[in-house]
Amino acid sequence: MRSFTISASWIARAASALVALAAFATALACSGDRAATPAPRAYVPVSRTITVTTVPLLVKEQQNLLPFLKEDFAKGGVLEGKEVYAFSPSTITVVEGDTIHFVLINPEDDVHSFVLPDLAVSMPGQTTTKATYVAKRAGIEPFVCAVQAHLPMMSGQLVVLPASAMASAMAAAAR
Ligand SMILES: [Cu+2]
Repeated sequence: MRSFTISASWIARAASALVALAAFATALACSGDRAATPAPRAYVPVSRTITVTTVPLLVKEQQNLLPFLKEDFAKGGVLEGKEVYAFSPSTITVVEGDTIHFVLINPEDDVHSFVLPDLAVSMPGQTTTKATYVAKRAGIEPFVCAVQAHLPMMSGQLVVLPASAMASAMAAAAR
């Protein structure tokens, strides 16, 4: 039968290994706590250049190309007194506090306008018009062309995300 003795130096090595293991476990626990509570950072508003173009979809000039439009635009037709244009894009998303530099392009010869609750810009035919708008409040703002023949079809919406929601989303993404 073999016998062995535990030397004092072996005990000392085992004890120091245990101390190191405990320190490692503590470090892991602490780093876990830090990841769970990142320092919140406020959203910093930015300037965004957004180009919006008016696009003819179903207009009187197309009647020879699309014969059904003759009936649509005639008296009693579904588009009597109207023409269908769109803003491209028709949904614009920014964040509360952002400054928008709109570049408004009207490529054809009919006059349009770009109207938000506190901004109204005329868009003459075949011109580019610039306008600046600060998205002060979070929410969903409708925008339209104010030419009666283009309503209610020629419209869109400006989605203004809350700055606080954006800050929370950025903090979550950084985790
Ligand atoms: Cu219009």
